[in-house]
Amino acid sequence: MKVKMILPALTEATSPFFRPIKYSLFPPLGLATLAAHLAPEDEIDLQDEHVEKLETEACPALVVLQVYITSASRAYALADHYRKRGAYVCLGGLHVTSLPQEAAQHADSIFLGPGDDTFPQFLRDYRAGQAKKVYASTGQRGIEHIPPVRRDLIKRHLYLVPNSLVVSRGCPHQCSFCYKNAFFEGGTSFYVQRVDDALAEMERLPGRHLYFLDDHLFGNAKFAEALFEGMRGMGRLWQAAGTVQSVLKPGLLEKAAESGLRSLFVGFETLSEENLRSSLKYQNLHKDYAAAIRRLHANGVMVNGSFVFGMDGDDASVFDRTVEWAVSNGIETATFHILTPYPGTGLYQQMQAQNRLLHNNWDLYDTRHVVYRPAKLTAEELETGYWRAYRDFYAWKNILQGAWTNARWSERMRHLAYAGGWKKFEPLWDVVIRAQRATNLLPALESILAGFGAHPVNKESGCRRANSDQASIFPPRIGAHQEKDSRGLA
Ligand code: B12
Repeated sequence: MKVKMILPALTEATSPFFRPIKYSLFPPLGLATLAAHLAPEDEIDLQDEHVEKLETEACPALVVLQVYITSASRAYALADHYRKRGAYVCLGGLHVTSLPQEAAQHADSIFLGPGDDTFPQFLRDYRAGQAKKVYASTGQRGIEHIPPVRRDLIKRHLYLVPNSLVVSRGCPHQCSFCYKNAFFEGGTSFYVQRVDDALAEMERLPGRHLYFLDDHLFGNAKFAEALFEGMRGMGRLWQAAGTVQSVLKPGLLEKAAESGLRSLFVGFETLSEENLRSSLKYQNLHKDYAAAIRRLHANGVMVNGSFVFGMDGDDASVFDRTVEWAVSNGIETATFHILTPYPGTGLYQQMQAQNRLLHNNWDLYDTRHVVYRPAKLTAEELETGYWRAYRDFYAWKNILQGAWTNARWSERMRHLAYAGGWKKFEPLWDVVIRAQRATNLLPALESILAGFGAHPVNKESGCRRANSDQASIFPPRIGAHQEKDSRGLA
């Protein structure tokens, strides 16, 4: 059987101003995971439109499209194209799960929730000529027995971070803005792979660098501990995402760092307790953010801090305050987002009930546009403040100030290389990416990560200057965390 699998590009990617770097980070892992359920004799063509021109002339029997909110319109256009040509079209992913009726108009079968159980079921039905219109994942799900990801279908040279992997699904927490509750409806919403399988997957990945895309790699402490134990001595350098809470917990972070953790995406999201409560982010209430950063740095782990602007407690002062806090605490990279109510989330329901949604142009639900009426800001103030925060955080003055929170010269240089190199040389990276040489940038990333962790540090107090003065700018026991996106390199 001829099968075409596509990760459609978001609409923005067709603009001449499109900067490819963010979309050349990670390969289409979800589709490569699903491809493993196809038969060895099936002819699979997997394409990621963010990094290559799509071939749409051939007529495959089966077309599998992954739909994100911002790529929904492109995904539907492709689906319509293939259905006209007589192919059987499957649509799945986060946006399909949020809005099944919308997606169903463009598909022969739609898939709600993770596809690890439903896709193999569909394939059996399809081959028997009995495919159903809707497949919904429910019940006691698991990824303990899924086949290895079809890495052979990934064009590694097109990605800066070809070694991305996930060893869990979902997250143990229940934040109101997160896609999670809708996506995992009617069943288990946080589960992990077998440790041995996860380690075997790593063994299949060449080179040193690994990037875990799990929502919360530390979410199951027993699993994480066994995983880090198994990774010791592998010589890996890795990045991942975790919560403030998990960083503060004694023991686990140390084990992660010993096994090669060099940079962690931490969703601080907001410095306001009110925002934390209203977004049900209780697990981060009364957590000392500054202490979490100090612990990460003391273990040689760089911090990619995630921040969300526009929650109901935010006023016009939020942008400068947040940047100042991030810089003065020596955060290496920051990812800013405008609060975005995704359909299917508690936040969306709340905005809808309050009649605060401005439109449903999904292209603009990209965390860079304001799509709702903020409480204490105008939409214009929010967008301007968001862009200003990026500009200010990555101004040389602030990069230098952040770097100089380190006591050691080597670490100052590392901070400069990582933060400055990433943002300031972006146009250069874009040239490399357009020349389809993204993987050539990987050695530079690896040496920066390796260098940072190579220096002995005082694990109790950290090797940095204490930030107690800065910590007092914000009450130390306040924090929040919205794990959103743009992992890794800001
Ligand atoms: C890596 C990543 C990216 C990468 C690349 C994504 C890629 N190459 O696939 C980059 C950096 C480019 C990116 C960009 C963005 N991202 Co992003 N990203 C992620 C992240 C961290 C991991 C995705 C992943 O690989 N998961 C692991 C694989 C195994 O799971 P999966 O892809 O979901 O696939 C499974 C199921 O979804 C399902 N499935 C998927 N498709 C199909 C199709 C069929 C037919 C079937 C049967 C099943 C099925 O089966 C798969 C196996 O279970 C997720 C968070 C997360 N944990 O998922 C956010 C996430 C997907 N991103 C999100 C967002 C908002 C964005 C951006 C809009 C952010 C921005 N400000 O620019 C952009 C736009 C992306 C776009 N193209 O439209 C949101 C999506 C919200 C939504 N409702 O759509 C998420 C969920 C983060 C969040 N918590 O809010 N992202």
